[in-house]
Amino acid sequence: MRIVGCLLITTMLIATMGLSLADSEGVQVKIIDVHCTTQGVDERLDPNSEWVELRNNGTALVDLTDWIITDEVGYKRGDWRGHRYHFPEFTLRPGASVRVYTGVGDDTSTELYWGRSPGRSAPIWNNDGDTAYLIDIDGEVVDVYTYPK
Ligand SMILES: [Ca+2]
Repeated sequence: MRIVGCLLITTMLIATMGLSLADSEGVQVKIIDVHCTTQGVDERLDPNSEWVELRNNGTALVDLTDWIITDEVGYKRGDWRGHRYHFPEFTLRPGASVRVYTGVGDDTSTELYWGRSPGRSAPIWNNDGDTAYLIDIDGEVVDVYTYPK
């Protein structure tokens, strides 16, 4: 009986380890929304009227430090005109979401700021359609979000 008990516990341990491995490999952070414009607001003058929102749908804390958010042009051309946002030291709790605003502001646990000053080239998210890419620290695209053209 002791051996059977041991085997059972070992099997349970392996099952548990397998589950946690699967979790860490799966993509749990998703782009859930891109707010490309606000009616009546000129995002060239108020870049914070644009934002992209991410959510951690997993059960583990995800370290987003040095991950990247970019748009279609930033994805194709690299860091073209600052179209790649690099996360500061930041972790996202399970079930939590964070908005990355295009403009300037003070980062919090729920709001991050790309840091683009008002001006003609401030906006990132095209009002007539665009694609957001979330890229991890290894350069792998972990999520893509397209809104209508
Ligand atoms: Ca826009």
